[in-house]
Amino acid sequence: MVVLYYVIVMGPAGSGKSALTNAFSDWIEDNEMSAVRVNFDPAAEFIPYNPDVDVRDYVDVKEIMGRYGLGPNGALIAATDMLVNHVSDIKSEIESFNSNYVVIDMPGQLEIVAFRRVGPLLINYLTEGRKTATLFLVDPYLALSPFSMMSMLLLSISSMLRMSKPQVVVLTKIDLLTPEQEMRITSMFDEGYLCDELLRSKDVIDVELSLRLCEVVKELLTEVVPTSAVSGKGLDGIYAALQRVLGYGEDYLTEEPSGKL
Ligand SMILES: Nc1nc2c(ncn2[C@@H]2O[C@H](COP(=O)(O)OP(=O)(O)O)[C@@H](O)[C@H]2O)c(=O)[nH]1
Ligand SMILES: [Mg+2]
Repeated sequence: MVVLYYVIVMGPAGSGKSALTNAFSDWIEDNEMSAVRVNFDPAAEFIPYNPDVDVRDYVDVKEIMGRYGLGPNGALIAATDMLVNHVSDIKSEIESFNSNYVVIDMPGQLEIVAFRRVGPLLINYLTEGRKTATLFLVDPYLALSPFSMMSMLLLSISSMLRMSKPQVVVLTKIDLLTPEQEMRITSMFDEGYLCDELLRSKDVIDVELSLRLCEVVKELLTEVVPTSAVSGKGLDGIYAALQRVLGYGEDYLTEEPSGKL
């Protein structure tokens, strides 16, 4: 039997979710496995790939705006709520592909998809009984200083708590960084460096609080995977990190359940 793995791609608007959904799905297919690309954003206007499953086939945000006199945000909330009525059909459509991986491209509005009750509810229903992890995407320009990196990591922890799934933090668009910038960001994850930088900064408001937050972040997030959807760099790193958090073995060549390898 083909075993399904669900990969939920989350992160703020513009962090590179759609590009990575496509690039990572391509990578999976290049490695002799199969992937289903799911657009889960009812309000997506442009998607840089052909979704295999698209929630826009089930709810129409423009129509909802007109019918209920709602603005774009209200309509997105209503559309997401309405997906509850279709989630069983969406699940059947996804599972009909019998694919090894399902990659779900989430909307960028975390307050709608993660922090309201319906987002985790939908994802839990879809992924019930399947191994599932989330990718939390961080735009490198929001991670260049220790304070902005810390805010992103806290946001990722907060979304991990809401989704209650193992999570991998992914740094996107590294092709746009100089080698020094990339080094600076990835080294923030080396033992204690992010915390040292935070405390050294003259802007630190509350040393005690910063120290305690650092402890939490250090314990929960031990790595960030640098990637580029453009060059393809680091996509194998996402795969390896998923293997670690989902606990399905050291080596996909021997452990991959597709039966193809
Ligand atoms: N250079 C570069 N640009 C990227 C990469 N990933 C995404 N982008 C660009 O960043 C913008 C936002 O990407 P998108 O995938 O739509 O983000 P989303 O809103 O999170 O789905 C688009 O203009 C993409 O072309 C990448 O790896 N490298
Ligand atoms: Mg997108």
